[in-house]
Amino acid sequence: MTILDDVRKSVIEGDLSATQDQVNQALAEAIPPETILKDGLISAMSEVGRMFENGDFYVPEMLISARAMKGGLAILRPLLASANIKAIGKVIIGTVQGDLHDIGKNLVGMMLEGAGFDVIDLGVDVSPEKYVAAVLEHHPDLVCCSALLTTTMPRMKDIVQALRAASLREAVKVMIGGAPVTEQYAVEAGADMYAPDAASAAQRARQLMSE
Ligand code: B1M
Repeated sequence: MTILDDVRKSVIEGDLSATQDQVNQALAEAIPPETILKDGLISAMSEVGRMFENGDFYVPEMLISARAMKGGLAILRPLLASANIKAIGKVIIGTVQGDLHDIGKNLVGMMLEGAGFDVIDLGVDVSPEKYVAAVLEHHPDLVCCSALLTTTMPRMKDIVQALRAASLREAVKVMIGGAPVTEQYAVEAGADMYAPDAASAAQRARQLMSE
């Protein structure tokens, strides 16, 4: 078993301190940070996503794996930044205005990070105006909106409309999700994509970047 196998195993098992020790050990073995990221952390989170989809993992296991992945990423991030390693894409994510639920949104953000995206988290209760300002500031490839309440879901349509009004709609893709959200609502709201869970959100975002 190589040290990268160990990293993958620790992330899947959600062992934060082992992940961090093994990432440090991989660096000590002169494995490039981008290889540790791609073949260790990202590969493990893809497997976690598969296990979630197959029903072998539930939300708590996924959160624990994501926490271990984040711990490993924290060690690599400064090294990746100094080596100018490019993320596969940039995402802004938030929970829509009036909505304070952030557990699912955080999970989606972590899976996107695990898939190699640069993720800017706008937090909760994010107005359409804040989304527009963030797009102007950060120039993301993808805008992600989460809603957990049937009463706040319509804010997603408002965000798409605000992007259109600011002539930014063509510059970004929009992905929406959350418990009350459906594929049909995504069409109605004018979003580009709907994802039912965090694993498929990461998978669809990666697919989008390769198109
Ligand atoms: Co609230 N709450 N809550 N709540 N809460 C729900 C959502 C509710 C279904 C409970 C119920 O009545 N059975 C109900 C909504 C009913 C409805 O509108 N249909 C509800 C309500 C009514 C409320 C309040 C109005 C209660 C009150 O005050 N009277 C209030 C509203 C506050 C507000 O937001 N303004 C409220 C408050 C809260 C707490 C603050 C106490 C807490 C939130 C804590 C937090 O998030 N930091 C809370 C919680 C915890 C829940 C439940 C129990 C759990 C939600 C959760 O975190 N699920 C929830 C009931 C339930 O779901 N069983 C409930 C786990 C999480 C991992 O799943 O968020 O669905 P989820 O995310 C999934 C997918 O949806 C998807 O991926 C995630 C992971 O796979 N996904 C995306 C999410 N975002 C995505 C974005 C994507 C793609 C996929 O692309 C961008």
